[in-house]
Amino acid sequence: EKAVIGVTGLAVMGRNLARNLARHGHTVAVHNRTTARTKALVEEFGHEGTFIPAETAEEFVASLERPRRLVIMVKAGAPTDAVIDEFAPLLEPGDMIVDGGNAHFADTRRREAALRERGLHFVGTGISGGEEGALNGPSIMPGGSEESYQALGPLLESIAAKVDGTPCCTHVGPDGAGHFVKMVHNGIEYADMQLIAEAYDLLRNGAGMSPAEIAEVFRTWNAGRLESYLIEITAEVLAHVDARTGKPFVDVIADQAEQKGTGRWTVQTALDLGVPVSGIAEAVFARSVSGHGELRRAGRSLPGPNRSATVKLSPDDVEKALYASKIIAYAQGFNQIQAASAEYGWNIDLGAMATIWRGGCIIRARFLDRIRKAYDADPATPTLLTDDHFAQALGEAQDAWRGMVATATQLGVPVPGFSSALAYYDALRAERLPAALTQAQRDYFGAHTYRRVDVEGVFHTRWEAGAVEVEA
Ligand code: NBP
Repeated sequence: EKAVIGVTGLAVMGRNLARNLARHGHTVAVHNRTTARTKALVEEFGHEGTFIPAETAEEFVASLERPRRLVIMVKAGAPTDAVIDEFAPLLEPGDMIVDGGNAHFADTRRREAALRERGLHFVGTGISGGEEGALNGPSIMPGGSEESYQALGPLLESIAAKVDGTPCCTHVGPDGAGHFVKMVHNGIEYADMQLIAEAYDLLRNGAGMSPAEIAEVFRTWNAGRLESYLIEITAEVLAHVDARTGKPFVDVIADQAEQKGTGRWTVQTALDLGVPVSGIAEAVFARSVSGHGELRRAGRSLPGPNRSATVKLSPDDVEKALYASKIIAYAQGFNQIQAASAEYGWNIDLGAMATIWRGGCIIRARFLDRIRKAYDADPATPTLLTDDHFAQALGEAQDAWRGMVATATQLGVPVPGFSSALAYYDALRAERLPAALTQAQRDYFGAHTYRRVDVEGVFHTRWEAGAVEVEA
């Protein structure tokens, strides 16, 4: 008997993905550089399905039915290239290599092009949901050729999370599209987490509520339009009491948030594409500030506002500010996908991305149905903000949102996510932006020219010659 699919790289992710495949009745070939992992998998979980363990690369490849489907789940970067170099010479035209690691989409584009020359399909695939998702149903974002999806789609869809019977897996687009979308998913996740943290900070240090009380507030929110995995786990974390000290758990955790890099990639790529993703950028920077011990120790002596008492601050208003800011962050992230899709000719269905994020992944939420509906209504909309539902929600939230940013500012509670989201909203609303002045300055010192609102053409003012305007 041959395996329909093989997984090489059997650390937590690969092992769980292989088990998920086996549990769904697929015969899975399994392989790992260190053979002990392969043995351990079969010993511990062999009863869950049909595994074909392989010690060598040759054995592994020989155990796969053709066209071969080979999933790589190793550490992203150089290890992925090493594994591709090991297996590609053993494969034949039409075979597929699926990279399920967190690769940078530019690496995926490079690998796809190189393997296409050899007649192989390279399918960079975003897999979200961590180890739990890999085992019980992740959100899967495959790139690569349409042809490869014909052969892989049914398998991947069978192991993906399902919401209302719809699998959280679809063909995202060619070459690096899958890894790109996974990257932006993570960027949005950063923004969402930062906004939740700011809401907590306001309730804690603005309204003076205890973590246990705030946990209750989050539970209530989770029954409404904010319902999501992240809100749910936030309530659980805040309600947790540390076993060692009896203090709220959140108070004994060092206040330094780490990052593995996908948030940073999202922002770097957005800068290259020229897409304003201020919400994601602020979230990445907020983690960065939190980790700068020396900077923070130096800053601790700076004077703050006179904060003698907490203010009246209603959880309902915080909820509105959170929801409005969340809409902005997601709208920005989707614009980044839209821009990359145009740049690379990926033809990504934005509504479908919202659909496959409804389950399995970290940002899974009821909210994503709204985004899908908005793109169903207008697939080419330049921004989600003008969708009927979102525009109305923003309009209803804005007084509370403005009040919350103002209150936070007065109290000295940093809310970079809330305030940058509001600034973006107001910038899009503005009839005139002060960018006119910026452009005039550029023309003054660098002869960068400008356009006028009243006459066609490109102009320059010769400031040194009595401010005479000339056509450039
Ligand atoms: P790791 O990222 O920790 O990678 C460990 C695996 O890579 C082991 O199987 C190891 O083999 C193999 N490997 C390395 Br390291 N160098 C190798 C080489 N030169 N040749 C062959 N194999 C090599 O595993 P993970 O946490 O399971 O993650 C796997 C992928 O999934 C990563 O790209 C990760 O970014 C991505 N991902 C992880 C999560 C998560 O929640 N952990 C979520 C989503 C995506 P060995 O056993 O012989 O050392």
